[in-house]
Amino acid sequence: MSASADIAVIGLAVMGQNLILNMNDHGFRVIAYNRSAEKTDAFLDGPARNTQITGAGTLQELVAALSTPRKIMLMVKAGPAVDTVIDELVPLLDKGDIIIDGGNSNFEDSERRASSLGAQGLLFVGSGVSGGEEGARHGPSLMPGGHKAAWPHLKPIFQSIAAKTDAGEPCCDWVGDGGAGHYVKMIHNGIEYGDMQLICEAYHFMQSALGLDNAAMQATFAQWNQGYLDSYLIEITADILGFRDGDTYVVDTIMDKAGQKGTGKWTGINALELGIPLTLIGEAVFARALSALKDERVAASAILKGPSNAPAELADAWIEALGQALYAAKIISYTQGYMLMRAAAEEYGWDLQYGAIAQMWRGGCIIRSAFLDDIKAAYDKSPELDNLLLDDFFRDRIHETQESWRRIVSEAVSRGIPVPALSSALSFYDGYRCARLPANLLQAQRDYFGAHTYQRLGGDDSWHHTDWIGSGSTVSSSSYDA
Ligand code: NBP
Repeated sequence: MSASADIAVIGLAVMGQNLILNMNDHGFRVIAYNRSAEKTDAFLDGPARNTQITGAGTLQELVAALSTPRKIMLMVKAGPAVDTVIDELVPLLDKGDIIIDGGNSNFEDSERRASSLGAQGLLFVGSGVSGGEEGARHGPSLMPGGHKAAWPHLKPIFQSIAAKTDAGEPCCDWVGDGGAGHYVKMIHNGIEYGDMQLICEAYHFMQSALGLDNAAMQATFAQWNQGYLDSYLIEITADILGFRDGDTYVVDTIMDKAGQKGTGKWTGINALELGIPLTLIGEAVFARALSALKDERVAASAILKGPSNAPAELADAWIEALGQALYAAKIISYTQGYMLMRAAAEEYGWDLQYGAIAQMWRGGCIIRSAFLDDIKAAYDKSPELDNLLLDDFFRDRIHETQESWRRIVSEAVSRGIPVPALSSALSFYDGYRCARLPANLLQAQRDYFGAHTYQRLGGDDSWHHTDWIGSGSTVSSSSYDA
């Protein structure tokens, strides 16, 4: 076999197969490999028949078939399998060869892999891939990061196969060093959790407060998708609500227990570690956890009472307010996600391009929406923007929608409808715009019981301790942690 293949893909499950077919469509010569050889054969005899895709039975064969520097993309299950494959590949490669991990890996694993492969003269790229099977086949959002020297070699392939914005721009650009690509993919997934939870809360409100049936809700989501809420998730929600098996709406037959694979949880953990109030995504993860307690909820529903007088259903006129509440909370979700990315860039030393990230998410991925154009515009206008809420456009939108948002949250609270994402977003907004929070009392409490000290308003940055109980002690805690 001559060394003429442009790129190899290892892992022929749904994502690997579809990415290979996409690369082939764009004229790249791809060599495919899978641990279980029968899957390689089935792929070559099936979807890859009559293409220029070739297969390798061993990693040695695969390496020998690649032009240099070799580009090898792993699409295997995230976790230890990635290390196993890397360990098998390393002895076969030469300095300057490129290993790309396109799985949903934790960014800390990608940091570690970039560093250990870099020490061996190999280039590592951890790339977020979003869009599922359909995206992989026809244009995913790609978020590559790692050793930048690899980018000129990958760019033609990645930007060809990626989704394109309406303006024809690829939804793929270099993100940053080390684990930055997988970090941005993690934030994408966290935002996806938030967007989905907000839509589910709107669905719940429509059912419980407005008394809408599936057909009316389908029509509402379809109409929302024509306006400022235009997005993939709103679009599929309309499709789902209208989907029937005979006379039965399938959505009504599905158990109300949400699953999760962990990327939302990782986002929340990282926000806690970096001290960023990522409340909406956090609530979205917890809402899934609460939903999973199905048996407990069913038992509790027979015991625990809500508001006593069930109010009458609201009129359809509330739908517009609900759409505005959804939009306002979505602004908060992205604001918080961008706050976290900014903190991460500082913590991990990445030069993240926030407008380019919005463009990468504009097409191909699950959170794609018209809204991302406005985020890109905000960061193009002001790359150093501290907070999305301070951009003129988003400030004005929040000002226009907040009254509806408050009405919906109050109404949901008074009716006993859970809206954790809508309401925590509103509390964040009110907290963020509050020049004086009650944390003065909190600091006093900490100093009272633990001598943790506090700073004074209008003073310098020095720390003070008060002898609250007259013990005469002036000793303060040495383990202060702000
Ligand atoms: P899976 O995540 O189901 O992984 C299956 C592949 O991993 C098979 O090719 C399997 O080989 C291979 N593999 C395993 Br498992 N352990 C291995 C090992 N020790 N050595 C070599 N190969 C091993 O596939 P997927 O759903 O296509 O996803 C691939 C990656 O893309 C994952 O990280 C996933 O999180 C990510 N992702 C998935 C989606 C999606 O919508 N599915 C979207 C975005 C990203 P075998 O055939 O021999 O068992």
